[in-house]
Amino acid sequence: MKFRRSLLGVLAVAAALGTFSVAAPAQSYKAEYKMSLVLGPPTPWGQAGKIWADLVKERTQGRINIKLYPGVSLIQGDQTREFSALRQGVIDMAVGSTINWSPQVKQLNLFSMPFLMPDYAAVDALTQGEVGKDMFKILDKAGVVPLAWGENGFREITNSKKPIRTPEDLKGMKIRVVGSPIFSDMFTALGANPTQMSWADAQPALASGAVDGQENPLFLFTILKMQTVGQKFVTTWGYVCDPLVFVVNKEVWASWTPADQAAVRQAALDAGKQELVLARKGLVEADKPVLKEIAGMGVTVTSLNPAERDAFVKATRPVYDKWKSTVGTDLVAKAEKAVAASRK
Ligand code: X2X
Repeated sequence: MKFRRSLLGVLAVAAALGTFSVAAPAQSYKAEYKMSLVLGPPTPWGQAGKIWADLVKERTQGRINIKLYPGVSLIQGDQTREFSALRQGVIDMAVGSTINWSPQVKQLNLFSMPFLMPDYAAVDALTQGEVGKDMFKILDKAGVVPLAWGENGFREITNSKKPIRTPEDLKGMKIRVVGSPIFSDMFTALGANPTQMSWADAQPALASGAVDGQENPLFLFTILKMQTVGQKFVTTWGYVCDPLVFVVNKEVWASWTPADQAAVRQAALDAGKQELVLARKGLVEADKPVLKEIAGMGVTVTSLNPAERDAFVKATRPVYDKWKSTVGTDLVAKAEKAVAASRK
C-alpha cells in the first residue's frame, strides 16, 4: 500500500514534469555493453575488439560504452555457446570465430572445409565477395546483426612428438580440436586421435601432456610461447583459415539511433581492416619473419612442399565431400568458383 502510494507520487511528479510524453532515446541505452571474445588484447583478435570498442566510444561521444569480456567469460569459457548467448542477449556484441558459431550456423563450416582456401587472396575472395554477403544474410536470419569481417587466421598444426610431414606422421597423435565436428572428422581421416575441448581446457591439456598437439594461428604460438608447454614441432600446412565476424545482438541494435548504428557499423569495418593487417603481420612478407621467430625459439618448423601438401588434401577429401551437403552444395560451389577466380 505504502509502495503504491509512493509510486503514485512519483508518477504524479513525472507527469507534472512532462517526462511521459517523450521517450528520450538516450534512456534506452545501457550504461555498458558487453562484448564477448575468445582471445584478449595481446592477440590480433583481442585487438579487433579493443579497436572497435574505442572507435565506437569516440564516434558516439561515449553514448555507447563497451566492455571487453575475453576468454568468453560471459559464458564460462564455453565458446560453442557464444552464438546462442548472443541471440538471447546474454552477450550484447562479439567479435567471434566462424568455427565457434558453426554448431548453430551450419553454413559457417564452409571456412573449415579442408584446403578450400589456398592463400589470403582466396580468403579475401570469399569474405569480401558474394559468399561474404550471403553469409551475412544467413547470420542475419540466424538472429544477429553482422557488420564486418576480421580474421583469426590460417591454423597450423603443432605437437610435442615429431615433425609432421605426411599424414602417417599424425597416426595415433592426440590432437586437441575445436568444437565443430568437421575438425574431429578431419583428424580422424588423417589417422590422429582428436579430442574436442574449449580453448580454456586446451591450455592445461597441452601443459600436462594430456594432448600431444593442437592447431591455431601462429601468433598464438608466439604470444603464449607454446614451446614452453612442450610444443616443439610446427608444420605450416594452411589447411583452414577462420575469419572473425563483428556482430551485435538484434534488440541492442534496434535500441540505437540510426546515426549511432551507422557509427558502430563503420567502426567495425575500420577495426576489421586494421585487425587484418595485425593478423597477417609476419606471414605475408616473402621471408615470413614469424616462422624465423618460431625457429629461433628452438622449435622445428616444417613447411610442406606442394606434393607433401597434396597428400593431406587427398587424405581429407572424403571429409570435404561429406560436409558439402551440410554447408550447402550451392554455397560450396559458389565459394569454389570465387577461389578459382582469385587465382587467375
Ligand atoms: O579455440 C581455438 O582454438 C580458437 C581460440 O582458435 C577459437 O576460438 C576458434
